[in-house]
Amino acid sequence: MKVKLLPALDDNYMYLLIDDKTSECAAVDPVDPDSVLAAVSEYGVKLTSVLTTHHHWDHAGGNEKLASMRPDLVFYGGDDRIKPPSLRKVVHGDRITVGSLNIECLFTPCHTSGHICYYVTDPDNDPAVFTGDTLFSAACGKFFEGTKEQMYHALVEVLQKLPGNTRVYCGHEYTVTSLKFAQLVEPDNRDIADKLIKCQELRAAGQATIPSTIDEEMKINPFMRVKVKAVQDHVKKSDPVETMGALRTEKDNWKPKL
Ligand code: GBP
Ligand code: ZN
Repeated sequence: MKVKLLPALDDNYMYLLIDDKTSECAAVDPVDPDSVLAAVSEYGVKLTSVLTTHHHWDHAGGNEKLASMRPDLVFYGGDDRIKPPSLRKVVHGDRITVGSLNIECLFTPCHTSGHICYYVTDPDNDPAVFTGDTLFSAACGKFFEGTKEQMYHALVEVLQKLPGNTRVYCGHEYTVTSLKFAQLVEPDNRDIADKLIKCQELRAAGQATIPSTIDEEMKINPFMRVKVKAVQDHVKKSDPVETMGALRTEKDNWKPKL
C-alpha cells in the first residue's frame, strides 16, 4: 500500500490510500474534492471508495460535491449525519476491501458519537490506521459528544491493541502544539523533547509530521499514557480514566505560548 497526504483547509489532512497491486484507491475525508481528483489523475490511480471518519464539515463537508462529480464512488461512514444519502453505514468490525487491501472499521465514539477509525492491512507493508479526530500525534480530539470513559476505550482498549508498527494517519497537523502540552505534562520525558525538535524542523521545512506509529504514540502522547505514573501524578489522579478526563480538561483550557 501507499498513502499520499493531501493537506486541506488550514491544518486538515485528506489521504489517498492506494493499493499498489491493482492501482485501486480510497480517499479519506476528502473535504476538497477538486484537490483529491487532481491527485488521483496525477498518480494515475483508480478511485473507487471514500472513507469518512466523522461528520464534522472539515472532514465530511466535501462528500456531497464529490458524490455528484463521481456517482460511481462508494461512501462509507459511521454516522447518519454523513452525506451522501447513499452512505454505506459501517459499525465496529465491518470489513471493506480496496483492491487487495483489507480495511477494518473501528468504532471510536467520543469526539463525535459516530466516529470511525479505519485500520488497513496488507501482507507486504506495515499496517496503517486513519484516526480522524480521535487520536492525533501527541494528543486526542476534544470530547464534543462523548466521555472520558469512551476516549479511554478508544485509545487504550482499541487503538493501543493494534500492532506497534501501525502507521498513524490523523486528521490534523497539530503535532508541534500537542507536543508542547505533552512536555508540560511530562517535563522529564526525553522522547517528547526529541520529537518536538524533530517536528519543529519538519514544519519549518514545510513538511508534515505525519505519520507516527502506535509505538511512538505510546512514548510521547499523554492521552495514550494515562496508565503511566508520571502522567497520573501531573493531574493528581491515580486512575487511568480519571487521568484521561483531567488531561482533556487541562488541555481545553491551555494555550501554547507564542
Ligand atoms: C487551536 O486552539 O489553536 N487549532 C485550534 C484547536 C478538532 S477540529 C482547534 C480544535 O478545537 N480542534 C479540534 C480538536 O479536537 N482539537 C484537539 C485539541 O485541541 O487538543 N472541528 O473543526 C474540530 O473538530 C469542528 C467542526 C468542531 C465542527 C465542531 C464542529 Br460542530
Ligand atoms: Zn472533528
